[in-house]
Amino acid sequence: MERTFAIVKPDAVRRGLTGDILKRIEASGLKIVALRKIHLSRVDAEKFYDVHRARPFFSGLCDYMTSGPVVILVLQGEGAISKWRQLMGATDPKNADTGTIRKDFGIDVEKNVTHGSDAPETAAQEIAFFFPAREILA
Ligand code: IDP
Ligand code: MG
Repeated sequence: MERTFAIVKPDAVRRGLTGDILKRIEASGLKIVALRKIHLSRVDAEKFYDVHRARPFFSGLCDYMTSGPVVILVLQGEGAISKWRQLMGATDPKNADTGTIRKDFGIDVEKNVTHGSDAPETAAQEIAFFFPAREILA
């Protein structure tokens, strides 16, 4: 059993897509083991995306991620990390496969609806950043 960290990003929450996205998660067989709605602070957005600090899109990305509430989740299942990344599709919705969340709902390479951890180490880090163990109910 693997766990991954997911975010329904501000553009998706604002457009009322949370339910559609949660439905796709559960339909895939992944289990939602933690969930909370929060408004990211600038400091937390910058920490969360620290790996991208030197990229030209970093400041705009942090503006976007703090522009409204997000829904944060921990997903659990076999191969949860790659399974969730497959459900999301490629970073740029233009390049995402048909039927993926980013293809169906994405606005552009920045406003791409969802986040998903990319590896076991980042998944563990990202989960611990937002959720104390007592809030993860498997
Ligand atoms: P990922 O979310 O598919 O893992 P990353 O490369 O880790 O993609 O980038 C993190 C986030 O930064 C993306 O989901 C997207 O919101 C934003 N982003 C990535 N590349 C660009 C870009 O070229 N321009 C603007 N925003 C970008
Ligand atoms: Mg990434």
